Amino acid sequence: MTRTLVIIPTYNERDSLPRQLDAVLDAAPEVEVLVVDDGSPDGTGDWAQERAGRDPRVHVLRRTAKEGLGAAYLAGFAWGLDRGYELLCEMDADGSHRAQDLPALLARAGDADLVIGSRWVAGGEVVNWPRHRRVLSTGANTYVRLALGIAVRDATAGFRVYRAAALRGLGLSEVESQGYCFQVDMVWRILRAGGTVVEVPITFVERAAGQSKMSGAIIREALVKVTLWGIAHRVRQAASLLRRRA
Ligand SMILES: Nc1nc2c(ncn2[C@@H]2O[C@H](COP(=O)(O)OP(=O)(O)OP(=O)(O)O)[C@@H](O)[C@H]2O)c(=O)[nH]1
Ligand SMILES: [Mg+2]
Repeated sequence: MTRTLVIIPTYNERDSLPRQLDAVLDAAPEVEVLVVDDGSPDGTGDWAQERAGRDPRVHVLRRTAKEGLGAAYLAGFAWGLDRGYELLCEMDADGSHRAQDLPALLARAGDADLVIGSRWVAGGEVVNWPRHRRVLSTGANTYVRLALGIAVRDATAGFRVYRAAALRGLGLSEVESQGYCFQVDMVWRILRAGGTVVEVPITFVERAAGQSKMSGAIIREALVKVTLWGIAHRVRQAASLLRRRA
């Protein structure tokens, strides 16, 4: 059996995490879960720790300050890689990523270094999103595809399965991106390292409880960084073309 760790970062998800955790362990009984909590004031970390105490499939990594999604995942990856898990998954606590879609993602893990649960491929869906969120997500993904010259339809998606072996070679200690930019950064690193990505359609459901942590700063970070990566990529391409001609 493939040792699989589902990493769930949390910040104030006391209302959502219990249901999500049960759903994940029901849908994929073979996985283990790591909750990475950034000192949630609402007690999410205490709840997770108590749960971990009575369920060997549940682990908790408690961090002291809210440092963003990217830092939480990097800490979770390091934890999982240290312990020899072969597949490392990313999943939100808020119910947007349906546990029932997890087996389909895991089933494709043999085909690629990164499996993305995608909203924007045929069969993918978004439920209960207002028009401005759809426009933002599709617009951002179109921009990413054009700026970086990649074919991935949902590079900002946060429902994923990574092969541990692929993560080991990526220089994770250098990743500084937060928010949605972290997800794009990881796709870009996998592709530039010669890794493979497949997308599996999912149904993404807007959170029913708790608060979104999405902000203008998160959008700006992604826009600026993706633009800079795109420019650096074109400059590298041009330089190598010139070298070949010389
Ligand atoms: N540990 C940790 N988890 C975080 C942090 N920010 C967000 N999360 C968690 O990461 C998951 C996804 O969060 P976001 O990408 O901000 O998504 P969201 O807040 O649901 O916003 P939407 O895009 O509106 O769904 C949720 O489980 C959050 O609790 C953070 O700074 N630290
Ligand atoms: Mg969410």
